[in-house]
Amino acid sequence: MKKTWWKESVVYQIYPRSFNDTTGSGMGDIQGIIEKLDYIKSLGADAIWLCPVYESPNDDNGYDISDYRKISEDFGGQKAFDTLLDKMHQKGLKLVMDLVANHTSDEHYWFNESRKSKENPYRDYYIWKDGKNGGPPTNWESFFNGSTWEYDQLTDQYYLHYFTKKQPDLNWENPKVRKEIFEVIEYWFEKGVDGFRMDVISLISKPDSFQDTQYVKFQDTIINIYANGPKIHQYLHEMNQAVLSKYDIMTVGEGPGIDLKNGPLYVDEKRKELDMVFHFDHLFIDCGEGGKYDPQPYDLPKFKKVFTDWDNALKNGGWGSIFLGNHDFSRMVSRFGNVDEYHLESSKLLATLLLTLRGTVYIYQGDEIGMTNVGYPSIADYNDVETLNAWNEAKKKGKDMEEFFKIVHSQSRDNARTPMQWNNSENAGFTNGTPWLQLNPNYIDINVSQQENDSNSILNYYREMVQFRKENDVLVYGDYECLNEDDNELFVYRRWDKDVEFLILHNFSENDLRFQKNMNAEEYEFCKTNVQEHLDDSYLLAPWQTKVLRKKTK
Ligand code: TEU
Repeated sequence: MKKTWWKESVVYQIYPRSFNDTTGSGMGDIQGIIEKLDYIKSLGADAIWLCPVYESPNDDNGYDISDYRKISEDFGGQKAFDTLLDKMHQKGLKLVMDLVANHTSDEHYWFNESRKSKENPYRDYYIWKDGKNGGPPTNWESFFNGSTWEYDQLTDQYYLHYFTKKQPDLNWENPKVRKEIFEVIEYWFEKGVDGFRMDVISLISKPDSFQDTQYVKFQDTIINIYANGPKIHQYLHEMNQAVLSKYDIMTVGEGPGIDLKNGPLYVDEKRKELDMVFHFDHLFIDCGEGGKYDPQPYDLPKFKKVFTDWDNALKNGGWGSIFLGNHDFSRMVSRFGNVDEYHLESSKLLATLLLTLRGTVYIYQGDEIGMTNVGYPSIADYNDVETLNAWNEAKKKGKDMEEFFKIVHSQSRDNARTPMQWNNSENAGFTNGTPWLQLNPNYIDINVSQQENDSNSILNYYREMVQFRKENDVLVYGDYECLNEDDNELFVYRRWDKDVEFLILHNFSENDLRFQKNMNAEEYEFCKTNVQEHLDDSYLLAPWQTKVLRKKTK
């Protein structure tokens, strides 16, 4: 397996508006990131993935870009960005930007032109269709509820938008659009940017014909109609040849509808498309028929299977992304850990999981201190467009809104977007102004400053485990095998190469449990744990205990 810097990297994801505000605007800014670079470096991170900081009307917090070459003044503008990039490179940190190329803002110049007339040279930059029987061209539903089609009176046609109506989809079929986007990518690489996370890249190739969906489950419509369109691989290969292959950069394509069947095609080195993808098999694990806002119970075997299947799928030519949350999902410890009784232990267990699997590791801001879901008292406290649209839709459908509010508490994207908790002073040291989104009141107890001073903290554990991964590249590149697929409470796996083998055991339960497998415990030496219990008995685990054991193979 070819070794590269990005395979070995630990990437720290920043959601800039919630990270650190230096102006009192209530919104994080680039200067705020600059001030925290030493902190990020202290985690052992090698790179930062920065969510969009371009000019945007912020209908979807920057995922609606109105100028791809302009850094928003709200974040400090181009000058601040140049300083950030310089300082990061001085400190040996790489910068991965977000590329949102499936759609633009409706306030982008291209769309303003496109709307004007059917003859406008930019008309075909977007997807315009005639209506059908007095309604939209198809019955498609957008990701954020409502039709994917918006009627525009000016030319009596509809335009396509998979997300909000302020996010019109680009027409990748048009070679001019592809060229424009490739030039944008090149522009940032020439500035020295080290890579791109590509937003919903799985959606850029639209179906050959626009037909009504017959699927009942939204997920089925995504997989069969919206995602992995007929030309997706052609476009990505073209992008690779036109620009990506000319730079020493990393790419990670994000997207709904990426699954075990099609995922490997995006990242197979021989095909020359992307380096990695983010799939959501583990993060959509609890989605019922109605999608994210219809959560259903799931079990540990299913969770383990996602990691095992993906490792298998990518081991012969490809590379994985290891992550347990981002700005679109609730907090990882609230979902997969136990915040009530074992916040410390389960946060550390999940950190160990992240840092001992094969793939590039992504840590979402705040997870390194165990930030949790927020649960605001009123729907009026929520900001996220997905949450609010889902709420309005539920109301329209006559759902029990008290019950639905509980779902909002567990599923809202705002859970991951509450401001970073730096210390226990007012607004957690995030801002001197009024925060754009209310803080999680638990910042009094869960914050960076408190954890800096506690050798037993989640934060210091992350540092230790990142270091440990770096000292043992078998944890990056070594083979993986799950040893207990069916067990409902333990997740046990091996990682090995020709020199060394690790056995990693996680107890996802509130009980003392022993791993029952006929293995010779004496051969393994103890390396790491999150709880100082049962150290004399390798296979016995306390509640939410994690253990890393090592065996010399030569
Ligand atoms: O998210 C893509 C995506 O698949 C989301 O619709 C996801 O399913 C949802 O957020 C889960 O709740 C990306 C960005 O990460 C997201 O922030 C943007 O809103 C979206 O694209 C549109 O650009």
